[in-house]
Amino acid sequence: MLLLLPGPWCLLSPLLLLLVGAAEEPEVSVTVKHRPFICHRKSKRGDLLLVHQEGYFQNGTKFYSSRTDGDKDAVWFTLGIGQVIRGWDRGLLDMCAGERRKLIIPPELAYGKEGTGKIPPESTLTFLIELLDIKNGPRSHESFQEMDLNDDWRLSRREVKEYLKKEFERHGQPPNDTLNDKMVEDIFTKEDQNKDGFLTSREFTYKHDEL
Ligand SMILES: *[C@@H]1O[C@H](CO)[C@@H](O)[C@H](O)[C@H]1NC(C)=O
Ligand SMILES: *[C@@H]1O[C@H](CO)[C@@H](O)[C@H](O)[C@H]1NC(C)=O
Ligand SMILES: [Ca+2]
Ligand SMILES: [Ca+2]
Repeated sequence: MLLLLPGPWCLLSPLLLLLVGAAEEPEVSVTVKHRPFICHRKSKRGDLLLVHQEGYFQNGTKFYSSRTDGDKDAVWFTLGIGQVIRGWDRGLLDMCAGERRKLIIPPELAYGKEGTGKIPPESTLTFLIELLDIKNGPRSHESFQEMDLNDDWRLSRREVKEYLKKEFERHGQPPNDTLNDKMVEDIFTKEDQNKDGFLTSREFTYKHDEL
């Protein structure tokens, strides 16, 4: 494969090529099993995804199914922030609601050398994933715009508090001014990096780290 690298690479010494090759990351194999005819939006980093999943070992034994195990419900998670294994964060991008994919994930992007629970060390895992729904994540640009009431591209404490109040209402929780104030302070303590009393979109949305 190294031999197939195009032009400029030939100028590099074989040793350098070797290093480039060694630095190559393991990848997720993604197979789209079903793509719906209509696709309004595709999943991206920071989105909330609702999925059903089945997980298999390399020998074909199923180790988990969200349809039959646990509370049998599909689960919500945020894509691209390390809330799930890296193989999922990478393999579930650009996916439509209603789409089904098969992911084959090397141990480096799953549970690695250690394994976890009933996953033995160094396991390559196969997942069948059905994406049921996509929503804006709490840290999405869409949420930022929704929160930025005066459209000045930054969030004040008041704007964040307004948003929390609305979120409490939306989830049928009793209003609690003290709690909201505390949450606002927590958010600003963590996220207002330059301490100017405002959150910019850059401070607020997920950082674009390499996954
Ligand atoms: C398949 O692999 C898993 C994990 O290594 C192991 O626990 C299970 O017993 C294996 N099943 C069969 C039928 O070999
Ligand atoms: C509001 O939140 C504060 C802080 O979490 C809590 O101590 C208090 O009991 C809450 N008040 C109500 C009315 O729920
Ligand atoms: Ca604003
Ligand atoms: Ca700031």
